[in-house]
Amino acid sequence: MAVQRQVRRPGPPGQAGRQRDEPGRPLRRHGEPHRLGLALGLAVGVEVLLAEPQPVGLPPPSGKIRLQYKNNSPATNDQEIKPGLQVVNAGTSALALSSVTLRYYFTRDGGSYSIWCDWAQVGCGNLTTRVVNVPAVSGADAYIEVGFTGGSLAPGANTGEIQLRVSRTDWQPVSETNDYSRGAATAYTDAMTVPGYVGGSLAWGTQP
Ligand SMILES: [Ca+2]
Repeated sequence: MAVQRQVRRPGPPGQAGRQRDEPGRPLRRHGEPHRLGLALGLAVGVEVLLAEPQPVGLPPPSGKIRLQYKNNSPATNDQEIKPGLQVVNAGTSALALSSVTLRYYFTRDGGSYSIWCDWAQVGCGNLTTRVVNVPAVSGADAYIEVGFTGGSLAPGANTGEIQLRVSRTDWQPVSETNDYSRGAATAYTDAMTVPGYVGGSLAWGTQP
């Protein structure tokens, strides 16, 4: 298995202010302390360039979580995919975030990709991010995976915004019109095309 650690690259020209976790630099948006009481360790985002087996069959959503999505870059042919995501605990008991992963499916169109967390209410350093290549299906031959290093969500609570940014490593425009998880919502909306998993099992949405 060829696992390639992500090299944190500077943004494209004019985007130098979007790096995260730089000492002395304020967070990209209001960096209010998260309200979730999360006690989380550091994590490093990695880009994984390998095919990963998909779960067999589609178990019905468990009702434990809901995934909400917002498109932070509606242009369909610029240099960035910018999903905003948040997780809601839709169950009746506390949810361990370390058991939760999210997937944003897209087509690579022949490119390789890097991912950044621009801002997250829980703290970008408390997230794991990677790009996973998968066998091509309609609308996807890769997904962005987001996970959490720890913390818990009370019933009905949500993680707050997770603002991601994805670009091709060659900085060519990204074609988004053929991407399964892309939507037009400009406010957070439940998104069935952004699957969520609890303990590795599909708990929200539909895979492509
Ligand atoms: Ca695409």
